[in-house]
Amino acid sequence: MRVTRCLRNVKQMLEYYSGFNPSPLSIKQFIDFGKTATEQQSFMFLRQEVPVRLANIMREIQLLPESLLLQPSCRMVCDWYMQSFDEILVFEKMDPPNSTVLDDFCDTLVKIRNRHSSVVQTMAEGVIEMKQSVKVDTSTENNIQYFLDRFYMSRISIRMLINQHTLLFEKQASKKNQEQVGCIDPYCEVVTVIEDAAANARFLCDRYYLASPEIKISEANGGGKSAPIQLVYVPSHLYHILFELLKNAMRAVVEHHPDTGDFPPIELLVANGHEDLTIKVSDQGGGVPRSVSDLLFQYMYSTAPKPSVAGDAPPLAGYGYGLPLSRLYARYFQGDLIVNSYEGYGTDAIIYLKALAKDANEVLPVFNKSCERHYQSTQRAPDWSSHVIGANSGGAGVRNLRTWSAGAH
Ligand code: P4A
Repeated sequence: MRVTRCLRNVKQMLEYYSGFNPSPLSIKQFIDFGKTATEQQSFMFLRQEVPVRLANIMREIQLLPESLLLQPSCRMVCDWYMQSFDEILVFEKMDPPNSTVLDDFCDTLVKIRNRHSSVVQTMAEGVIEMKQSVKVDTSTENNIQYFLDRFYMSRISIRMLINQHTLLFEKQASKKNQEQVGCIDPYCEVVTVIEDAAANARFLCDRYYLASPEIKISEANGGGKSAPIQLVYVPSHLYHILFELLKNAMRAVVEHHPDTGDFPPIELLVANGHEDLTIKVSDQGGGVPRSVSDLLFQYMYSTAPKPSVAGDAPPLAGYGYGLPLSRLYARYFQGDLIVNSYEGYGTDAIIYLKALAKDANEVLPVFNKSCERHYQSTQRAPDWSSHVIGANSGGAGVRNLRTWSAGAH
């Protein structure tokens, strides 16, 4: 009896909080807030904003096709969200918050962050379970692509809020990085992050292939300045994207030049403009045909069961979500990630970031009628002849997209 009442309560609260739109913040607002806000103010904002963001995406989970929703992994993820939503609502009426409440709030945020640490992997397993149990049609596939982009973006944004609050106010928070405001570096040097990501990608590449290509970096500072290019950004997000792109480039280069130790270098260009900061990663790894590059960002094609081969199997844990997730990290603050491939030559991957912190607004999924309609649209008959994307590459795509090294997240 008690349980039913609780569940109905949660359902009502879900409806209530999903009625609010998430409030996107710009990097500049994160910085200003981080410098001036008190722990109480941050508490007041988060105890509303975290449930709003949770509720918006939880309503959307409910619209997923049953074939995915009923998979054990997917149900587990739903339960984590329910639990976390419930836990954060405890703080709804705690006014004004005394120091015990503030400490409990921090602890709860940390607990939520830990509970959700394997959401990406678990959801990927849910997709595998679904593919093994039913035949997935194109419209289901599209819905899942649409959902996962929004779901993972929501997760990135909630973790950003949690990280900011805990880094700024947690008692045992280390004050080592004086310049950083939470996880934002106001003076993030792009080349430093590139070198860091490159060193780790080369380490993995050397370990697996016993060789790795060199990296060449050049900078073009639009203002004519020769100082290292900096921006206000979350270094861990940029690292994540670059590490992924460099692993891809290295893999392509090494596999395309099997019997030489003499690889063409991977060339990076960092260009700084008034509006955009662009990072181009160019490799001569032979590229992929268009039928494959169309699939690089699709979760459904990247999701293959783990290889069961022992011995010389790649040292991998990831499910090949590297590229779609990296694009979300880029898009999160209104940037983008684009891959241009030239089959027979190589690939350019281009990261666009907002050069100005005030332009870098969070991009957040909103649950509303328009989003609901996305899930209801049924498969439409093609109005172009033989309009079947990647028709001849599905099988090869699955094998090609699997990543060969451990994921960074
Ligand atoms: N050629 N070019 C790329 C890949 C191949 C490539 C590739 C075979 C495909 C899948 C993959 C990793 C590499 C590249 C740079 C990129 C993306 C693809 O950014 O050279 O699995 C993740």
